Amino acid sequence: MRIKKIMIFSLIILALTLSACVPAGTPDTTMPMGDDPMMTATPGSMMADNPEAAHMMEPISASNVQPATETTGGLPLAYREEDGIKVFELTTKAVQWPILDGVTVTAYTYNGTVPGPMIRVTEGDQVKIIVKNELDVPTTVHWHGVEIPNAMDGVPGVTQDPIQPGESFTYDFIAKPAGTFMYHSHFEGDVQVSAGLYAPFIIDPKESEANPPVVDKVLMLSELRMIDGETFAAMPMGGMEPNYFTINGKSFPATEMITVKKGDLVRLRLIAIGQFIHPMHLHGMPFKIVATDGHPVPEAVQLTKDTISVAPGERYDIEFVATETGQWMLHCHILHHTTNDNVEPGGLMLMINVVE
Ligand SMILES: [Cu+2]
Repeated sequence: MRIKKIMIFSLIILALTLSACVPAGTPDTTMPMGDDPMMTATPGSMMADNPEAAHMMEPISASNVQPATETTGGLPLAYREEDGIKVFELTTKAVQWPILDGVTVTAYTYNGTVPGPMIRVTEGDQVKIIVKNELDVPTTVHWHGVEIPNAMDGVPGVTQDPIQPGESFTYDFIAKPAGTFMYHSHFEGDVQVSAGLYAPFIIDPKESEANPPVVDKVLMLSELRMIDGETFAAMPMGGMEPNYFTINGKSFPATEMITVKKGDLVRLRLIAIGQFIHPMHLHGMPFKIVATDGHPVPEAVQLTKDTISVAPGERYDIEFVATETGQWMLHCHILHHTTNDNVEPGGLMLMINVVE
């Protein structure tokens, strides 16, 4: 037994020694946390020592921040039809976005809301999306999960030049496949996505569904850091833990209450767009996972669960029948994520209100 322990200990020492011997020029992904300047530096010294990190540590700001004129994000975006093409218009702009009574963040938005407006089309539709950049900084749009031509992928320096302030870019592609997708900034995404440049992109199937839900809601999960009235992009690194958590741009109790009738089939499309994982738990009514990352799960292998971890970039469509009346809570089970600046209750929580 003792020999076995010594052998395991020796193996650990050997592994640690080998991991320290990374050749010059190789990105070091094995550095122990204690030696990582990103993990040990104070935010101030990090900015001084590491200009690359500086943009992450600066508050979200813009010279032309406007008060929000809308209060709800993620609503369907109207389009016009030109020669059978659905044409949508998006404008990026900075607004003061209320996430909660008395708490307003500086947000980068599509069309002035967080999330931006929902683009909802049918599989096979040709779409054109004209993006005008009214931010002070360049941006691009990535169509997360949608199967598009490479030139439309929105990766700056790879598939397109960044859209400079004051400029426009038109994305043009066939919407496919059917499912739950999203669009978001791909320029300094660590800042711009946290700041609010994200929105749902839903592609409905061509053939109508055999058993469509009565209620169909998209819930986008994200986080922010707010200190002394300034907004920061939340990041899982020293000093940048989020203290506000949002569903569709709002923190509980400002999150939407979803009212359904007893017996309704309810579909919730969970989308994690922040930088943290969120195990979302529904009280009272177990659900089935009917699609993952937009793709349907065959009925025979659909899991029944009451908690589903949604990692950054993932989507899960869950469905349940509202069997019991009352207010049923849906919330993240990392319980720090159900606080507003460390005060419970708040954050990633909403109520499913089942009525007769
Ligand atoms: Cu969470």
